[in-house]
Amino acid sequence: MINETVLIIGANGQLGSVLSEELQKIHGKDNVIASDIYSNSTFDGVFEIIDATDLNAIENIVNKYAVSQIYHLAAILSAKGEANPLKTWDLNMSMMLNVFEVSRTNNVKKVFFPSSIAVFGDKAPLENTPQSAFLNPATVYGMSKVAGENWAQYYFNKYELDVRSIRYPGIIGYQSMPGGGTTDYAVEIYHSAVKQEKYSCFLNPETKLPMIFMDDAIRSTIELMQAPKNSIKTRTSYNLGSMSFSPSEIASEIQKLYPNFKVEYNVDFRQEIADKWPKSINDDQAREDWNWKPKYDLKSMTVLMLEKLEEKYNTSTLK
Ligand code: AKB
Repeated sequence: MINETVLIIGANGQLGSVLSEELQKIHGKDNVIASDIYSNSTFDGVFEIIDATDLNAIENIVNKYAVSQIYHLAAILSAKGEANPLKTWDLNMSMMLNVFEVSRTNNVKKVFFPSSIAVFGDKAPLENTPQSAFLNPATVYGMSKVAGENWAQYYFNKYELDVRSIRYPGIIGYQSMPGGGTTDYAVEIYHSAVKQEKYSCFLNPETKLPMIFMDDAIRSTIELMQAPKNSIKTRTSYNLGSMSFSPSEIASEIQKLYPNFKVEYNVDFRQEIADKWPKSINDDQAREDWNWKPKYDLKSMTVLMLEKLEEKYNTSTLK
């Protein structure tokens, strides 16, 4: 077991809820402090309510538990963010800067800050998008991630704060639901299939986007955080590739196991966001620097998603 005390901000979210449990296995239950703005009665471990827009609230918890690592996962995502651009900017920026500043002034040794494929816009190549492509995001969420990446690099260069970051593709897992993103359809579609409902997809059938299975997303995060400091050459954020597919491709994969499953297409404003994002990602840098290698593809992920969701619904909702 590694002797660290870890704070997760945004532990109730899609990634945070799964990552908190994985970090408990690595650091021990008492050394993982899960936190969010709302309480969580189902979390089995130490939980604190933190409003991350309040610097003192973060600092109190960091000092209370002598926190040595922070995973800052709280943010308003791409689709939801467009409903209130100024609030999104304000929240995403203030939470991120509070985390960096508290870490700098309270001896926190490592910080994880998630970035996203949303940093790319129409000036980046759509296929095999390189690490160093021009960044002109079209959403406020993407703008806040580009700014966050630059602040991460600034805190590393100026204060030697060891901030590490990944540009996540859409994350797909059976354990938790996403909220407010453009890639959310790829989780919802599996739930509809298992519940034997027709799925109404908000992106058009040919919209190819980069995605990753939750197990790979968690493993990438932990591997990056455990990598030797001198191997981390990119201090903005690492491109992370895994799989790429469109709604029609995921639907066909599901139909191999659920032949009666149907999808209808009711495209909305999220299409415009997706059209500016990469279709596939070049992650050579992550592979070189900290040996990143994905394990799951669309086929193996689909088998597992359907199996696990069947278990979930058979023992609760459907019965
Ligand atoms: C979103 O769709 O906003 C997120 C992301 C790709 O960052 N899932």
